[in-house]
Amino acid sequence: MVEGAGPNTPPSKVSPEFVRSFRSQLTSGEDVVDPSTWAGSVPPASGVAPRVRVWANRWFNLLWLLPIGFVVLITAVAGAKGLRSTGVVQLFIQQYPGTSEAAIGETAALPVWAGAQHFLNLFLMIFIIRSGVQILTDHPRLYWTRHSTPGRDWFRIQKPVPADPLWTAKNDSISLPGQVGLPGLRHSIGLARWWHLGTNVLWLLNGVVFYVLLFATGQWRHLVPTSWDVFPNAMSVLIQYLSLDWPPEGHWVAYNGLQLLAYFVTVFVAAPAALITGLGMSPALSTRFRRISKVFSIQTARSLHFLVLIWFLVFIVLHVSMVVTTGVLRNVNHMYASRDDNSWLGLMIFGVSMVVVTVGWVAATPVTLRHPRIVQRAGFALIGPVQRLFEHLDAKPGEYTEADISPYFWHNGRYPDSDEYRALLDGNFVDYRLRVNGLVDNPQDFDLEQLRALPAQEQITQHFCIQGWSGVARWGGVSMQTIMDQVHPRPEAKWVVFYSLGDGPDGGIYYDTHPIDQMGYHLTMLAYDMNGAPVSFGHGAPLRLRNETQLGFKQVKWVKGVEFVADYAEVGGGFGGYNEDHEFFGYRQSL
Ligand SMILES: Nc1nc2c(c(=O)[nH]1)N[C@H]1C(S)=C(S)[C@@H](COP(=O)(O)O)O[C@H]1N2
Ligand SMILES: [Mo]
Repeated sequence: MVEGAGPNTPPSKVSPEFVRSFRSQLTSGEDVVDPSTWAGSVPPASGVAPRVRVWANRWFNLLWLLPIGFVVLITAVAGAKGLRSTGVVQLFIQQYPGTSEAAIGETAALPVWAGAQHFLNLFLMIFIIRSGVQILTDHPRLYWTRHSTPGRDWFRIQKPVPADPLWTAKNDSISLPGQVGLPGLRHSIGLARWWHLGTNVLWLLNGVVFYVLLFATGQWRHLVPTSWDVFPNAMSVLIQYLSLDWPPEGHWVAYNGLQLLAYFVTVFVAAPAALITGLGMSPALSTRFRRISKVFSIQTARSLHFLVLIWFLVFIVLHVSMVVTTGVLRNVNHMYASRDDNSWLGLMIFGVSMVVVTVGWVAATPVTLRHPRIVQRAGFALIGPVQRLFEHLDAKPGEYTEADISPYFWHNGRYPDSDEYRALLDGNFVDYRLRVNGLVDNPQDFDLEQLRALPAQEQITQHFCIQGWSGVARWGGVSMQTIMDQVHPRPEAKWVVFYSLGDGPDGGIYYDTHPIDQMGYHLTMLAYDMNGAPVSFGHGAPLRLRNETQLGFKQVKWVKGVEFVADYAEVGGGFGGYNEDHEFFGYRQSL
């Protein structure tokens, strides 16, 4: 044991300036993205064709669905033609021609607001989908349980996880072409999330206005089936389509049964499901409402969120094909020109709107790489208020048990490689000191024995990495409240900075800041134990932060100093943390 240190020695007093000196070890990030040095110069990495696990460890390549789907379609067409030659089916189609009796007599032309909202919806969805796929590629695997155990994924677009015990989630991420993903670069989730969450806010607002107008004007009758005959009618339409013998254009005055069901599900089931499954991935909400999230875990939410995307993609493809093949002029007139005829006006308006869409599509990635700080600020302006709201959810320990602990807990980030750290590790951390100061009345240094002598806190909680993986672990350590009771933060202290012994991927030490209110939360602690053993090298030895209302990147590992400050803007690049400075993340990440 080191001289002077020990459970009975009072923590030593240090100069309040000491931790401040760590600031000189920080680097500020760039304001433009250079793809060649991005995220610590990770080279582009391609994934594999989508695969679904069919048995314990058999994987089915989804590209096979192309030939299989083709064969199924041919068979279905033959089957439908066969059916239509039977008397029973002919009678059935006569009785249920496709459109409900109740809908006859409605005008097909839609009001101007519906056209405008349809355009906005389409425009926003381009960014939502591209950034959503980008987010998926940051952890290119899906699971049904809250654990993210390699080999237990049900879907992947990446090779199996290599055996390397220190393989990180960042190593596992893949790139996308810049015009497919938004912004395409490997591990660009910070920017992708601003696009995704920011445009989502606008998309949801558009949706709320749409719902209100729909019910205020009676237009809902276009989208909500009002009679059970929608089902036989949908069946009838399906047989008619598949038999390639469609009624003449304009025969179905109102939406046919199949169309009605598809629109209804898209507007009233898929859209709300996108929101609910999205919120199901929030660390703050899941930790606060553990009873719900025990069943509806982050991974279930993420998998369902992905299936909602698949629904939207299939819907878009079929919807556009049908619009084009069933009298395109008249169809686009209904939607965009509020008229029910075969003039060219609707198509012209649609054409102009497609120019806007194309410009938006092509510009999104280059603009994002050129002006990432604008994307970061605009995104935060849109979603920040919601993130702030969720930050007030202070959960108590308790809901998870030993049985919930994950068999595999991913590693992430850049491992410390300095001589300073190596020496501490080799010496079993006897020389380690946690330095706590800044705007406090009683700045202190603690060695590990002193920390272990303080009242201990234990909690079994779930970790949510921004990339999408999760894991449950039992953490043992000291609550930040206990530390604050020792050092007495001053009233001016509003933010708390955690400095790491390790560097971030672009050089300069890793750090992150947290609002001081969250330091007093039940589940905020500095952990020296994980699952009953001292925190390992990879997971942050000897000490790492836990703040369970926030995402994983805020949980600084290998903590060497804690500084209480008035404003995080004075630290590092001024955005509130290493990833915030270098990778354009947000400093509030309860979502
Ligand atoms: N010092 C430091 N702390 C860090 C990181 C890092 O790169 N450096 N990565 C963060 C990220 S992105 C995550 S998800 C968690 C991962 O913790 P784990 O490796 O124990 O799972 O640590 C966080 N803390
Ligand atoms: Mo992370």
